[in-house]
Amino acid sequence: MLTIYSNDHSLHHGVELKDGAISESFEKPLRAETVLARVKATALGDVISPKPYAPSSYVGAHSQRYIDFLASAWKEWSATGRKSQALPLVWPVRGLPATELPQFIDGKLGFFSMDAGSPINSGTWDAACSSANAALTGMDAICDGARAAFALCRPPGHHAGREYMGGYCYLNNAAIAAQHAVKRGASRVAILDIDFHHGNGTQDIFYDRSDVLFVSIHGDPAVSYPYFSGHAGERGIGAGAGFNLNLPLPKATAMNAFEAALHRAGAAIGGHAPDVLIISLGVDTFEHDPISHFLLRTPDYLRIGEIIAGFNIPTLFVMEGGYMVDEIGINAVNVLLGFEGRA
Ligand code: OKP
Ligand code: ZN
Repeated sequence: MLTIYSNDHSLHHGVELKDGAISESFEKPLRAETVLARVKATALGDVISPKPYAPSSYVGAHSQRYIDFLASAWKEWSATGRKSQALPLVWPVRGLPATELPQFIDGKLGFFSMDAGSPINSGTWDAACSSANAALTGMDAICDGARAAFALCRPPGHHAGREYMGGYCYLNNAAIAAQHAVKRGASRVAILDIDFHHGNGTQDIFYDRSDVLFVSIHGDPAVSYPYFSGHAGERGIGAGAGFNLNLPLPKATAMNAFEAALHRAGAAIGGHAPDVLIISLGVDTFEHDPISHFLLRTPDYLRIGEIIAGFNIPTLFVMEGGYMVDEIGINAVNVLLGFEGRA
């Protein structure tokens, strides 16, 4: 399986508000480096760099004004003389309407974010573009006939909505790839999100569309981030009604229940008959993940890959979360090895 990877991810290295204090983000460069090392150690296949794409390739999944914001946010923030990373501090929640786009960077940061989980520094935009371009390059390989490809994306993408960043995410790599597949002629696309956290951004982007089915298996938002999205009753709207499927699972979910959900997801995906499947591949479902509470074990990831291969659809894997850095490489690549019948 082809892997697409760029060192440019390391231009982004964020901070995180954890337990009320600023600390190093769990979402750090070593994550992607560990996965790359495992790709090489297992001889998964060739590793190539992303091709360049214009930021206009991200429009469709995102709005033009959101892309413009991301591209200039660091410049506008640093122009105020501040040296630390840019973080939002005020949001247009209920009763504070987001009708007028603020002109000052502090207002824009709140307007275009869902939380304070996506800090912006000098390299964030370039890193986010390299991540999205990896997904686009992978989708081009699939559209050109590959059975599978692995976009080793960092930063992740699935919390980023049409007009907002959040949860370590800036550009929604999986959604950008799905939109690209449609542009290249796919009639139907399915996105299956197996990261521990609900892919609220991907849901947001395709919620009113019937061409892109979104299915997500995740920790119940009643007790898990992102809290405000991911309930089973969210089934899509308008033309998209019935084309969004959330499968929330309780704390301490282990492989038996996860596998049952995966089969339900497979049935829904089979009914959609997509030309292309995109897997938002997070391995923060791991039993030792520091920010999640599922109980999947290392061999379970091989089985997950086998099950996905059984769907029998050309598949682009897009890296999302996973914060137990010691084992993120083994677990993520196990899904790919399982898919390739190397379990
Ligand atoms: C990104 B991805 C938990 C704080 C949650 C944000 C988590 C973002 C996860 N103490 N912070 O889905 O892996
Ligand atoms: Zn996650």
